Parts: sequence; structure tokens; C-alpha cells
Amino acid sequence: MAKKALLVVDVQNDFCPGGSLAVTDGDQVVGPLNRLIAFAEENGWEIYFSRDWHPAETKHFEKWPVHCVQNTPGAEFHPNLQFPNDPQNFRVISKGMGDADDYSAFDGGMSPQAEHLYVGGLATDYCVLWTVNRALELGYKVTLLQDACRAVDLTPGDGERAIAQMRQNGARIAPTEEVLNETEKG
Ligand code: VGL
Ligand code: ZN
Repeated sequence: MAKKALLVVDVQNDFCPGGSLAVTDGDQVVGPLNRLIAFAEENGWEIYFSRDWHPAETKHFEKWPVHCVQNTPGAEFHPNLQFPNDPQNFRVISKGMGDADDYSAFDGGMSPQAEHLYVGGLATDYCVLWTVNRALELGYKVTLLQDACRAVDLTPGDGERAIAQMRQNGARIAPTEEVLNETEKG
């Protein structure tokens, strides 16, 4: 059983430059995440891709511009995101199909068997934050891939505060490079 899992959070067109809820430099997470995805597949980790997957009408859009509506281009994964070669090696987790603000990938039914979860993606101050906090509550060890996430920053500093909160709650904050250089398995 794999002891590590990689979660790529919501790397979708609407959260990237040009999208309806664009995160500044959101597409910059694709490079480091692609390296991690390849590394995770080589090392037999569980790999999850979450996606915001909203119906055309939801109470969620009272708070946010319309984004990531099911089966629209904005909800598609960024075109440069490289999925594992073997489709058996990953799972897509859809969330946000109701009226609740499902910011956590656990709300979409993700349930890794691994004990250590590595997380990157969009956005640091919402889906990444909620997923990491929930994972810590559930008893997972969590490493946040610092250079592989970006924040909405509705209020300047939200992303930094989210990272501080995740650290405070017990997450390790590490650059992708450091994780790729870790040789120990498990
Ligand atoms: C997200 C705002 C609204 C996210 C989703 O994926 O971080 N943020 N819906
Ligand atoms: Zn959303």
C-alpha cells in the first residue's frame, strides 16, 4: 500500500489567467506540479486531481463570479497539466455540485490510504487551505508544496496568512525541489 499521496487541487482554466476567477500566476503551478506528478507515478504514490465542478446555478455563485461550471471550457484542467501515463494511477475528485461551499477535496469523497499527503494547486487561501486543514484534522501528515500553489488574495496577504495557518496546524511547508530530492520512501 502506498504511504504517500499527491493531491493536485483545482488546476482548472477558470482559476488561471484569462479565467473567470483568475488567480494571479495561477498557471505557474503547472510546471512544478508536472514534475511531482511524474515523480509520484514513478514512486507508486496515490495521485488525486480535484476539480471544482459546479452546476450552472448554485448559492456558491452569490459569493463568487460564475466559475468552473460542469462541462464548460472554464472547468477543464489546464491544458499543460500532465496526467499520469496510466489512467489506473490517478483519480479525479469532483466537488461543489451542491449549494454548499465545498472547498475541501474530502467533500468530494477523496479518501487516501496513504498517511502522508502532498498538496499543491489553487487556490492557497480556499481549496488548498480547507483541504489541508481537513487532512490534518483527519490525522494525515501534510506537506504543502509552497511553490506549487497560488492564492486568490481577495484581501492582500490572504495567501500568506493561509500558509501561516497551515503551518500552525501542523503542516510542513516545503518547496517542490526539496520533495523531489527526498530519497526515502514511505
Ligand atoms: C475555489 C473559490 C471558489 C478554490 C473554489 O478552488 O480555491 N475558490 N471556489
Ligand atoms: Zn467554486
